Amino acid sequence: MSDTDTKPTTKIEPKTERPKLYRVILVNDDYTPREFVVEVLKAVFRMTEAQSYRVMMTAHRRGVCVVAVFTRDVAETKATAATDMGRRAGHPLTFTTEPEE
Ligand code: TYC
Repeated sequence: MSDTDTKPTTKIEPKTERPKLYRVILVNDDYTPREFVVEVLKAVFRMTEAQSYRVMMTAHRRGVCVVAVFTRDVAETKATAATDMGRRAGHPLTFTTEPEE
């Protein structure tokens, strides 16, 4: 190859695929005390009293409320931890996860 030849250039695109995200969903029920739901949201999701109260009331009125969005592992770990807090206190409180589109 002479000095004047142009090298074929290969553009390297950096791989920056984002991990899929999952929503944690709070599901309403008729038995868990409101204040208990607020305490679980504060403890597991590090929300303020005001944020927790709003999320709890949204689930209470509409049936479900999105609590937060995380990578799959974190979403599942937090949903299980929050549901277990309810079970240990004898409540049917339930958190689920679902993938974002
Ligand atoms: N509906 C419950 C009550 O009236 C309170 C509640 C709110 C429970 C949200 C679960 O996800 C929930 N005691």
